[in-house]
Amino acid sequence: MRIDVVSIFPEYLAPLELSLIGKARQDGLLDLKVHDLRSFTTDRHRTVDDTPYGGGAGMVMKPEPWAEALAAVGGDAAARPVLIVPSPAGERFTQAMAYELAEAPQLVFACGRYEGIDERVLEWAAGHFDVRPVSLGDYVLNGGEVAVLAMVEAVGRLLPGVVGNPESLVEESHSDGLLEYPVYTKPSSWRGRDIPEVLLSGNHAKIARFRRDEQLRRTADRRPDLIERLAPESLDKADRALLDELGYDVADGGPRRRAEA
Ligand code: 6GU
Repeated sequence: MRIDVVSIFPEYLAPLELSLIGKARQDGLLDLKVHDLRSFTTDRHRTVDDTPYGGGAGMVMKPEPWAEALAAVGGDAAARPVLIVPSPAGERFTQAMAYELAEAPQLVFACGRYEGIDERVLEWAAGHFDVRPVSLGDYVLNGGEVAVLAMVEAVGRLLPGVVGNPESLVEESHSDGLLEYPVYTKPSSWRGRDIPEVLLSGNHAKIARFRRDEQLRRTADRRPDLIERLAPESLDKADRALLDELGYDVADGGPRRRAEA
């Protein structure tokens, strides 16, 4: 996969040289380049922003440097590269989106700063890219760079060969719509706390059931919104019994929280 990141702070992306993603680049699994938006300006001051039309606080990123930068890094328009625009006003980034983006031949990340990029850039770019404004969650960052670090890691680890044991992608949080079960390692007794006995039983069916129950309990506690999004076909008899105990009715539409008595 090819990834291009455009930013006025290319140094912010230095962590992408480390760890799993850095290794994937070294191994030739990921062709990732970071570009300085200011190198696409033509004025002496290398200006990238200006005041907003209509007034208001802050500055807006000018269209000309962005168009030059995106035209330069955009690759093959016929291949419809994906242009990801990190923004708190975007669609929510999810594990499902990470899997979808991992299939694209090229991702271009346009890191905005200030109040954002002139909207006409996104309209123009739609002729060359599949344009996706994307948000990590409902809070505000100063710019897209930190969000790009998160998204490149989430997508990059799904590329073939990047994660050593692909089995580890199967059992992790969100892969089945639930949070991950708790994990334990040696020693089996630590500061008066023993690990759950079933994990020492060698009974794989029992262990799988224990872990599934823990996933359901933890998800109901921390992310009840995810419980209500579970497909009823994905729930077996034991799942349904536990969800009933946790205060959910499971009907054809999936689990719904019962009104408090
Ligand atoms: Cl993707 N960008 C910015 N600037 N702020 C955010 C965000 C992204 N996601 C949440 N807050």
